[in-house]
Amino acid sequence: MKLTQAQFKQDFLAEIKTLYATDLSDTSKFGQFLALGHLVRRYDGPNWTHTSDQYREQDRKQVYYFSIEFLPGRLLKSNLLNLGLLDTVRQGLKDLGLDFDEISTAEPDPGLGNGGLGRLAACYMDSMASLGIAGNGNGIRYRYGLFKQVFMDGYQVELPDDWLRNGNVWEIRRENKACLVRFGGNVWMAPQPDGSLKAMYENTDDVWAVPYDTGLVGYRNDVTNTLRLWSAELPPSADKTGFSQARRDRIDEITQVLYPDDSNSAGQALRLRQEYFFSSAGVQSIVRHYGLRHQGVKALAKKVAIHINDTHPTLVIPELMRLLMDEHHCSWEVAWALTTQVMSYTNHTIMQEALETWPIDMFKGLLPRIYQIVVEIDRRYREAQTPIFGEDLVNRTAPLGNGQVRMAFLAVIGSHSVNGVAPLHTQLLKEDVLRDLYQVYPERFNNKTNGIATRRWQQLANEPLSSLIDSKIGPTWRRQPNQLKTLTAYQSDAKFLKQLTAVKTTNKAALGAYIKSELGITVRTDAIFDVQIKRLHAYKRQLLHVFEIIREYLAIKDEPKTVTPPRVHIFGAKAAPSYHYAKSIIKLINALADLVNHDPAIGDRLKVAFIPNYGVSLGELIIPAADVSEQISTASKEASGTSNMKLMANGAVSLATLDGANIDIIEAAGEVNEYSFGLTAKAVYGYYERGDYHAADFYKSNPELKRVLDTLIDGTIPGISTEGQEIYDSLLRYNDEFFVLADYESYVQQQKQISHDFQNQKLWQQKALANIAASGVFSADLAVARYSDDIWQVPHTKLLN
Ligand code: 26Q
Repeated sequence: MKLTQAQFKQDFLAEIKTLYATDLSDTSKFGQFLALGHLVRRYDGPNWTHTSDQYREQDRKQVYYFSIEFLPGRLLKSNLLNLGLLDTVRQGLKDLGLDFDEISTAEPDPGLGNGGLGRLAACYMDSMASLGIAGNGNGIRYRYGLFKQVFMDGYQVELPDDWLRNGNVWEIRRENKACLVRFGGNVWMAPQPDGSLKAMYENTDDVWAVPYDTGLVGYRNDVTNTLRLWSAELPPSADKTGFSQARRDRIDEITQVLYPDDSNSAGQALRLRQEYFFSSAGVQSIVRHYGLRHQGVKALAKKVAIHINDTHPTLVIPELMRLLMDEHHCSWEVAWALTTQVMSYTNHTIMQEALETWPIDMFKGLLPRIYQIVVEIDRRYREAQTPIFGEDLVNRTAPLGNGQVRMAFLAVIGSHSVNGVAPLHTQLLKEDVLRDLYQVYPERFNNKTNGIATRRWQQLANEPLSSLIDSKIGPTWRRQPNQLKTLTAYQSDAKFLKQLTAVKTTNKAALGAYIKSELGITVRTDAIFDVQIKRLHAYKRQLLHVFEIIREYLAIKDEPKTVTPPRVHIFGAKAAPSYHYAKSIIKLINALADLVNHDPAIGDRLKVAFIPNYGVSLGELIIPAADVSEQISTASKEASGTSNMKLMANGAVSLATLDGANIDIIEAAGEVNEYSFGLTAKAVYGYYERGDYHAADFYKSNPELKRVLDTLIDGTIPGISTEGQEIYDSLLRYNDEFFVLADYESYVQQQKQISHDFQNQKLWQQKALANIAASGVFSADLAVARYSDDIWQVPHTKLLN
């Protein structure tokens, strides 16, 4: 949109007056943020209305992305960037004596997700708006987001994330769009005079689902899509019937807090209630919206695509069946055909313990009508497939089995498309986790490699890099991420490579200032910034990184005269509160940091900074400053990874196992520009099949590794007597489930190579440039375009190759 600086300043000062009845000098940073937020909403208002009007008038097919998590990050700066107002606003504020960055960091960062899956959902919403796709997000408005992490004595302590304390300027509560979600009670099918059956309910626990809508602004295309998050409230009838306090509490708890686990399906009833709550409310609102425009439901699949982000929203399948049959009087056959055409499912994990199942007794009690429908899905699946695939395979793959509702199987059976998130992951789904279902529905399986919103992760997070890129290749890449590849022409442009170093140094200084203020650690900007940012998990192997730090520490102590480039090891990682082992690793990292950072013999040659409370906003600060991207999961365990792509796009080289999308990153940027190491997925599976992995052999045969491991238990690292022993035992007593010891040597080899190569800054920046230039391939725009073409069948803005 068009806005002059003068107009902006006038609007802003007027907004301050209206909101606070005082003048600028008397307002807080948060107050200034709020005023800007109101203003941006006013500027964007016409786009938002116009977008939904257009979709309705053109009767566009809508995509609904169902996800139990969304991690959008702060919205002020991204909305301004996408509206094309960032420069005007920044300059206008400067004239008023204000600093935009200070104001924008006063915005709370909504932590409505755990990690990769929630952030992916947000990146895809951004891309849908930017590609002009009629896309809608559907999720939960958690009163409390993912816990705030602080360290006390090196241990993780979780504090509540009260992100709504001061309200939320971006959302609109739409009470008129609320709907009723039923739990429990009894249900029976009553014959009607016309011969049909009607579902009758008694003694149900009714919950009122109230939507809060947030506008998602497309990149300079006048499109604003909607993210709809549902909040659980007392139904209006509660006032009359007088709900007990206990019943009120049971309603409140549904959307009170995000489950902080990102891999273990705990099987708790509250989680199941959350899942049905937002699935049911979302599907009801879709069917209602569709019904306002169409006679009957027969064209539903032409006008609606519902995407299931992991199994958490799988109940959209029986819920849509319920609505079509019970409310719209469809036959089973018609309802099923429509449902499977509408639904598509993305799997995000091959880890067995993360595959959701629900005890039938719990499921039946909580969702009696949905259970009846699942029973019928199960019965028909068995009836149709047993003659073809035999009883054994069908027993292994049916939605009901072993006393459980198996959500992944239900999702595959009820969708027309199932995708993994990187080629290796999709292959392993076909060969391993979903092998049997792949026999039944081979045509449903496809790969959609993950992508990242380059606007947020390059343009917004790394303005110095973005301007430098503009200066070389112009601004087209901002819309057409594939254009980044034209940067390869500058591989031998010495001046440009120096400028890349300068950009990196600027970003390191900014991160360094944060590290200094938060942790009191001084870091050198000429050091290698070696970064590992992701949830804390045994399979992600933060431990392997720790071993390298111990090795570097011992090497400096042994041979102080040997020159190596200084290093800063940077971690960001939350552990699930109930994940004991992960928390021990956190303590270990902090204890090691204490030792290393305060050892005068080490000085500024080696620093360890574990930055607490990692999330989207800290990612925006850390990623632009990284030289090395640690992507060191045990091969086959990380479905894709997305921090690998963000770091690559900011010129970090990957130190990576051949896992998830690392494989594709290495292929895209070229092997010579990354540092790969370790067992392949095939080798890992080989160990499983033969059962001949003996971690102790590596310990015994490699004296350096032995020495490193022994520091866990010999007092070298103070303060970890229990944790050190526990971790040591996990490796040697319990045989190192994630092959840390097997990969140690090749990992260290590559770390040494990195130290060597970094000293040749020209060579190093060439690698950085190759990574930036190849990163366009992993733009979420391209990923979403593939979903649109292959799965959702909706049009989108064209992207260049
Ligand atoms: C399930 C049941 C009960 C409680 C919690 C959960 C739960 C919650 C979150 C299970 C899994 C998650 C999140 C998983 C996740 O983030 N997976 C990551 O998804 C990314 C996007 O596809 C991939 O890049 C990562 O490789 C994958 O680990």
